[in-house]
Amino acid sequence: MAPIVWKNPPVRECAAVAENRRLRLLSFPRPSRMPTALPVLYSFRRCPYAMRARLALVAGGQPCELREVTLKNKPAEMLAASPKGTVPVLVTPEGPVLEQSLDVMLWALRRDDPQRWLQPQAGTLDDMLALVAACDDDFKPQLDRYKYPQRHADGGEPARERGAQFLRSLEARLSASQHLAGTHATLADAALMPFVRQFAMVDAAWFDAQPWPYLQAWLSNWTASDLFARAMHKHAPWKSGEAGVAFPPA
Ligand SMILES: N[C@@H](CCC(=O)N[C@@H](CS)C(=O)NCC(=O)O)C(=O)O
Repeated sequence: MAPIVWKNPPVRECAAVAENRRLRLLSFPRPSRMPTALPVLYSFRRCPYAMRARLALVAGGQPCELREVTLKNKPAEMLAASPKGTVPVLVTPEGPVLEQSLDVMLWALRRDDPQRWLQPQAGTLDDMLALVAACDDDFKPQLDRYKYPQRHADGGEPARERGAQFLRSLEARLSASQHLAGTHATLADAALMPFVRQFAMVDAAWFDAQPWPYLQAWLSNWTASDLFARAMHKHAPWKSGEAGVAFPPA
């Protein structure tokens, strides 16, 4: 009797072939370092909020892809991730999009905090967050009014005086300890410094003439630091379809 020739292999054979392929795929040598997606940071060099975020990313040694943004021409990719349209924005590979500078700082430092920016020697993390809130909610509006007097009815020197009250409170802290929250630099210093710097730059001669030796020294130490230099590299604006810049720089 002629042997039976299967036109189509029986189902059992198909399953065996499939299993064989699966096993071969599993045992296929994989590269030892698979490329992993980096967080994407949309940033604007001169923005004080973006500056504080970059400082924490440098301090935490968190690699990311930096995309320099022009505020007048924000990339569609950034607006798709964060429609509110402010920088910094950090798009993490795990999914969450961080749209607040303080959240970017906390994210970076909770992953790694070799300089103990979240562990102040004096006070607690909550105390530092309260100081950051005072900076953002009370001092920053005065900074804007001082810097752009033409845009505000109560701008100019009255705003400078209201901002100076906050700076006097920082001077008092810094006369008691080298940094805002004790003996080492912390999130509080990095979060406030870009705003104090901007205030000082509105009229440098006036700032330098104030009786604030501790605050002036604190600010110059920060701006002369290697950490600040690494956070302030200049980059051309990112173009859609191109790779961003590796950040932090070496
Ligand atoms: N609360 C936000 C504020 C960020 C913010 O206002 N950034 C400014 C630049 S310094 C911005 O992106 N403004 C939008 C614009 O100018 O179009 C944060 O902490 O990240």
